[in-house]
Amino acid sequence: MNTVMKSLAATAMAAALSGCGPSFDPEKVADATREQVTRVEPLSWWTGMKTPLQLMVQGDGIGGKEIRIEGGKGVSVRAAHKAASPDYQFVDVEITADARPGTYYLVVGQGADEVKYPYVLREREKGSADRASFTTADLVYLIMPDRFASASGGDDRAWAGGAYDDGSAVPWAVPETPDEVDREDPVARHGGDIQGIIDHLDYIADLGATAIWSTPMLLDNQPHESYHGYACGDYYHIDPRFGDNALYRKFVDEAHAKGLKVIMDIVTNHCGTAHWWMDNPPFPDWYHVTEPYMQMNAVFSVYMDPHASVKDRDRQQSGWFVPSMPDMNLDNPYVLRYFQQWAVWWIEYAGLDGLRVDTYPYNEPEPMSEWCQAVRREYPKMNIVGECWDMNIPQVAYWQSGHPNRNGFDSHLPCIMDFPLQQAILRALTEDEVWWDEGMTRVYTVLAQDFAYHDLDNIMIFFANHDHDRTGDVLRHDPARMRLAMALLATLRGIPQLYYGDEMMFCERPGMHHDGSKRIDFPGGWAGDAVNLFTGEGRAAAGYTRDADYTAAAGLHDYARALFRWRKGCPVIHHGKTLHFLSRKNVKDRNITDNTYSYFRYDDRDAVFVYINNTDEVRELDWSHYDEFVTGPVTGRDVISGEPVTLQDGLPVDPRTALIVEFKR
Ligand SMILES: [Ca+2]
Ligand SMILES: [Ca+2]
Repeated sequence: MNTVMKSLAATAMAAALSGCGPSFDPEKVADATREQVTRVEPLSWWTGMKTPLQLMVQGDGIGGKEIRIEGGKGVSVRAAHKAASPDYQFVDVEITADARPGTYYLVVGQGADEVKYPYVLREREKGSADRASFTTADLVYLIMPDRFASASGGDDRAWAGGAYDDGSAVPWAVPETPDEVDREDPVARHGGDIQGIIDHLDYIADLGATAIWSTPMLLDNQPHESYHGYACGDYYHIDPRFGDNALYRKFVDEAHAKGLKVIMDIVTNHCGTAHWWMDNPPFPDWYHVTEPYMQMNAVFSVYMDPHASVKDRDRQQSGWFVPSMPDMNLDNPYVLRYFQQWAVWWIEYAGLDGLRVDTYPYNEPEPMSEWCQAVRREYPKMNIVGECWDMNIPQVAYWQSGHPNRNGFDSHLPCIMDFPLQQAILRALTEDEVWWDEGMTRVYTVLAQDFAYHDLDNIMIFFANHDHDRTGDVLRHDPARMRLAMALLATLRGIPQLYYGDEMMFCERPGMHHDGSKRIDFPGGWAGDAVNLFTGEGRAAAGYTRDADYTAAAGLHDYARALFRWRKGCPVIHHGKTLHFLSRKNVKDRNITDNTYSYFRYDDRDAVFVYINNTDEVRELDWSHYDEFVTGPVTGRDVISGEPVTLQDGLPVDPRTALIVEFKR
């Protein structure tokens, strides 16, 4: 372990422990102790938890030493396990009901070699286990922190943190991390940080969002393309270029104060080749060692396919995602335990409201099911959404907990992402000449297969995330088509998720073509940016802009804002049923496909009527077509304009426009 990593551990320990409960000053840990105990994870724990605590203790030759715990009644070593490497020990800690919060000591070794490593148990916050999570009432706003806003002006070496709570400077304020800032390079770091997010929480809340999903912020120490954070280098420390653990916790607190939940992005399938444990893992099968290199096959059917070969399944769950991301072996019980209590630690430490699990079907399914159960044993209401990126609806449905799978498998994953709907929306909105099953009928067809899902309230819907082409580019830089996408997102069943900047039709940065150039810097997030699209004045001045650096349609923002703010206060959209109608039109003696789509969201008292006109002509409403649901003209309220509108035969709906009207039944 190099000196930077050592001080990193000590600093984060300080960050983790300062601010509430017993305090711990890492400077007071004797050098002799740090020589022998280089790492203890989890960094701290709490009284009153259900999750059994198993400490990973690391140090040169520590596997051969005796470890006990001093400091008070009720906290002791129940069992200690040697690893394959002599430099680890896994210590099961008994914490009885009468154990008090406070500082305890891991006493390592004996006689003259004995050292004491402080370990803090905090008192658990009241109601912690019972915390609510994200639901259909939320709008989840997805951001990439490196590309959202930079409080340090893009200088990773002058980030806003760098001090303990008592004001003393941290020793590693200049991180020894190799990937540096170059905003002209689409895959370099661009310098966004946690303070930048905190500074713009008002913008996110004002848009009508009620939750933030940020791509990972843990240390990603890869030499190249580390900005996305998906190649973790240390599961217990926020990347110093984003801030530190204490600042992350502050971000969650400030988000809560503004009515925003926080969903953490969890990556159990893989770490990065620059992870600290790669040189000396506790066990040889800590991650999947595949010689020669074995790439995963990205075929998820291997888990439910009655004809699947063991070879194909093994390649899917054990192959590496990419050569820079070693594939974790969740079949090793110590790895599984590590990730279970790690997730619990972050929820409890930072006050999280939900989890999103990356590359879900690349994990071994059975251990991952145990992982979900472990998290929800501690937090029964905790929602977890898994990235099961598949266009086959029966396969997506397979991954949702409660689905009656023939092989008896239950993922215990509550929420899945609706990739089939995502694809259908974008294809529908780009098709102008449509055949029977094309255009808006694609969306109808996806919804028609809702019979396959166990729980329609736990489906995350979206039209883009950070892995997709920018929707503005897909929809031909047409704000009208973007508005239709927004209208669908705000009114279809499920939990909507919006990708940052889509509310202004951000597009791929011109002249570049790479994942990184789609993840553009939010204009105004960096000091010195020519425009600031976070502010109303900045947006008004920008109007519709195709600049060298970005494309934005400011007017779209106000539409999205009106829509999502209305949705927030409209319970029937959160819990209502759906009744939808095919897009067909009689022309002379033929019944042909029309590129429209209409549906009601309703309960016993309230209804919302949605009519998507995805054509370039005015459409007149055939209100009597819906007489199985409602007869005669109905006066309701247009949710965008706020004006009264009477739904009746002949009501014109403009080209490429969504009519959304709420009314009482
Ligand atoms: Ca895997
Ligand atoms: Ca395995």
